[in-house]
Amino acid sequence: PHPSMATASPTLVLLPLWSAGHLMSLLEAGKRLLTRAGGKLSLTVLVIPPPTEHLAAEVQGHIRREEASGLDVRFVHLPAMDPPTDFRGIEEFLSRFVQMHAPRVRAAVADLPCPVAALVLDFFCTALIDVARDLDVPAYVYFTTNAAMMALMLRLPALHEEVTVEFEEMEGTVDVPGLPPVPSSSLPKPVMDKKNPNYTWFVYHGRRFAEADGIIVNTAAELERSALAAIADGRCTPGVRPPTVYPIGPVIAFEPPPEQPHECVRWLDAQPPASVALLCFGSQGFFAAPQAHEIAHGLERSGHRFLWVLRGPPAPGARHPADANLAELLPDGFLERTKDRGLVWPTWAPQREILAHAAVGGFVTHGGWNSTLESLWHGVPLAPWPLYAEQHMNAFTLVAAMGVAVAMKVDRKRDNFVEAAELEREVRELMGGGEEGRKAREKAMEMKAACRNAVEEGGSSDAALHRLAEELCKGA
Ligand code: UPG
Repeated sequence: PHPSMATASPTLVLLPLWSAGHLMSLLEAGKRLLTRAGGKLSLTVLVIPPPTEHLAAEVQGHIRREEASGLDVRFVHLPAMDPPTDFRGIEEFLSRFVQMHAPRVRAAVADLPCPVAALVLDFFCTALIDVARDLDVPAYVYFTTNAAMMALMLRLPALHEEVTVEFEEMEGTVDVPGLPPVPSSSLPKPVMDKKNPNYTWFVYHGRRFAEADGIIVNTAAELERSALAAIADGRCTPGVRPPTVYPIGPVIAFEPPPEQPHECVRWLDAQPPASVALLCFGSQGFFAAPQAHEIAHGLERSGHRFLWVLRGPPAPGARHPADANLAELLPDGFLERTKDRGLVWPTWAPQREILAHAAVGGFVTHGGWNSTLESLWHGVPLAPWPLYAEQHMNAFTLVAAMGVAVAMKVDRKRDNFVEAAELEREVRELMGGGEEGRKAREKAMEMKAACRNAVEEGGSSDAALHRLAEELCKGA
């Protein structure tokens, strides 16, 4: 052991993945724990070198900001390794890339100059539970998405045995304790093809989540009572001791507003309250011209005001969406015809700031969980348009279990295509009109209050954070 080990405060070792939706969330959760532990813990972030230059630049930016913040956070960069090249999907890639790093993670943790309170692992890092066991350190999982998805993941190993055909081909619905019956067409993408290694990795992670010393989840008890209860009382993991769950959300990394308001925000300043539909599709969402045309026609015919964050297909060889070339993506004359009531923003937008603006009245979203929580934090109802990852499951949860969203017809067999008429109907429903929209708006306002109460001192999420901080300090 290092000579200073006896005196230095125990450290919590975070293992995040790199995308905004994962890294920022885990870092923010870590900082909240640090504050709750009242100086008894420090934070160490182990950085697995990102596999692309684009991600590396993004991660560097986040790290620089954190290092300048003056908090007790130390970043440890692991040596670079060649990523796998023969993979069939992102989930397999991530899981294998992390697993390859296990010996280096072990060495880096063993080398730390202070006691280690626990490892906190991202969703895709469960292979590193073995490292924690080996070093005799507790292992926690940080779940960047919701309890509904966690219930499904914990139940997946058993479902795998029970359902012998592809989920797509099974009759009826899937039973996930704590949720309304789940149509098989709402299952997350990696679960839809059992022959794909992505599926095998999902079953693997599902099994390993149950082995963790605790699962920290970015949700609040009030948002997902029934799913959380089903996990806690063991209905999702029959025959296995259920993991302890800490719902500490909404964990949202708010940044101070910039000195100069962003152009999107200035545009919103000129719109009436709750009049604008925001369309924004996460870190990976993009559209090619045929789909962008449908959206444009739908928005035009809806007659509503809109702020549309539109990104285009990745450049050849790149993996992230490119800034949109509006002349190529939009129908002729669209911008001119809608200039009095619409703004199309062709690159990354300050989504958190936008959702905080009183002019925003509804959110057409890919349904990533961070975006969802940011929306509910401001009481903005949703229209989920799932595109990738677990988003079909999120869309189902938001509509059927939480009631904060209006349902949208997405053609999963055509790469999640949405017709102009459907988008038009959807925007009208979300922004005014029908009963479904009215209910979603009411429920979203209820959830706004619930979210804010949950993280206040003494609220459910604050209490869970407190329990977790105590647990971590006790073990260290
Ligand atoms: N964001 C912006 N500006 C943009 C686009 C996105 O600020 O123009 C922000 C947004 O505010 C949010 C984050 O980027 O904070 C996006 O996070 P999220 O909504 O969770 O989407 P993804 O980036 O797609 O996140 C991945 C998965 C998603 C999952 C989430 C958490 O794709 O399905 O729920 O991780 O596990």
